[in-house]
Amino acid sequence: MQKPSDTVLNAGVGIVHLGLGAFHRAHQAIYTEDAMDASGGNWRIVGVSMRGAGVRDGMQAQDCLYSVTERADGFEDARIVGALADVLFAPEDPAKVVELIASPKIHVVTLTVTEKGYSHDPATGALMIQLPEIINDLDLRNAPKTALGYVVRGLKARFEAGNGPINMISCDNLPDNGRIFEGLALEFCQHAAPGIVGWVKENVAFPCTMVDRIVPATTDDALDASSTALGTRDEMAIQTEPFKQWVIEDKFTAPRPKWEKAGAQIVKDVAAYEAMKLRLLNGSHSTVAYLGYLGGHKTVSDAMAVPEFKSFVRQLMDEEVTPTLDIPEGFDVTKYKDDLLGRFSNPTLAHKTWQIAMDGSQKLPQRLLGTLYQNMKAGKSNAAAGLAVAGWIQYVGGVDEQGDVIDVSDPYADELAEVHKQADGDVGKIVDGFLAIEKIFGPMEDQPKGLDFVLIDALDQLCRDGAMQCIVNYC
Ligand code: CS2
Repeated sequence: MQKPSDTVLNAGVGIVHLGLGAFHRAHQAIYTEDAMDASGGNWRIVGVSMRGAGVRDGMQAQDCLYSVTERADGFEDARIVGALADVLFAPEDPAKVVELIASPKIHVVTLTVTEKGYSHDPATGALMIQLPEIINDLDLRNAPKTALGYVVRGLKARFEAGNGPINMISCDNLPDNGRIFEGLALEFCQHAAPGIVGWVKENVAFPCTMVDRIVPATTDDALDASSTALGTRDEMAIQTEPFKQWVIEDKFTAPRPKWEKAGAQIVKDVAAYEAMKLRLLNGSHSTVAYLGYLGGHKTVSDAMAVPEFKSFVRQLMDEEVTPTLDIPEGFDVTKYKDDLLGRFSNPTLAHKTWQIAMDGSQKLPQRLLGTLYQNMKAGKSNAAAGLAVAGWIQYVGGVDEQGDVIDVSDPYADELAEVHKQADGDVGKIVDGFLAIEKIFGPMEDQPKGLDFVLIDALDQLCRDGAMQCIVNYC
């Protein structure tokens, strides 16, 4: 089993990571550890938990070491990761996080704060200045609550200390994540610290990235399995698939680890990779999450074990998503899709449909609505994406096909439930109510003609036949 080398354990710190979930620990932390092994450098990471003290407590109790086990049918490979040097819980000592971002030894800040962590309007990317936590954070005398609040305070302190340029790297599943993050940071600065706008533009790089690895939330069963295999209890164990990919825009203003030595791709333009991943992988994932959950499937691999479900997802990819994409040159998209279906079918991961269904309001635009709008505007096939979006509308209504309550986790959950309540079962009213939510569906005038009919038709079918029958009918 691979264990952290002395090169890694003796290295100094060079990166701050905001949003220390399982994904970072199974993805960027591993690339960074492998890059240090390949070419040295002081690139250990200080991880910052934004929302709970659990990860900090768990990690500190085991010297920030943890195992990552890659699992697939008939395959298992574990390693211990030592890339994290320390873990902080931000609300406990916000000043320490700000101080670190400003520190001359830190050259890179990475973020996995989820889509909603950017406090932006999902349809337009603009800063939501009316959010209470943003109102709080824009007054720099207050302790920050949002990622942007920490970042801008850190940048201001860095500017004031004269500590030079820094790379700010968003690793969340947003289209043009670097551009969106940069726009939001600058907009925030304009309101709260206009004096540093020029410095940020000159000195802070916001490269775009495409990140990929399926890392389900750890369950007790997974912890037990990893601990048995390791021969020691690991409360922070992570299980993931063997696959991983990281494509990073070659746009830096400060030193960085040689991630390319660990298999990352440093490219001129990430946009084509991002769109492909968001629409093919994440778009299909959300489709499986909503229609699968409604159809009674608790995990992605359970849903994929139904031949018609798998074939439905393949048709969505082939007939609706692929024609909207610019495929990167020399890239084998057919193999990519074959591999995706294989990855989704991995029975060892138990990736819950409920987990992927979370925060749909923040995910839908880049995952499914782009595909649906583009095809509708071009008069092309759109029924599969339409059914997926209708599946989300049904799901956030909060009642499944058996009449049981769904635990809907979404920042707009109340607003979405209210639309259902007001419509009182009238499918036309439900769809009209949803299409009026501009922060998800965009302004009415930009929506494709006939969108209401497509969604009403799909939602009607879902209510009448149920998700699984709709899928069978489709195939
Ligand atoms: C998933 C992603 O939870 C979700 O929304 O679609 O976390 C997905 O597993 C990753 O993006 C894969 O790279």
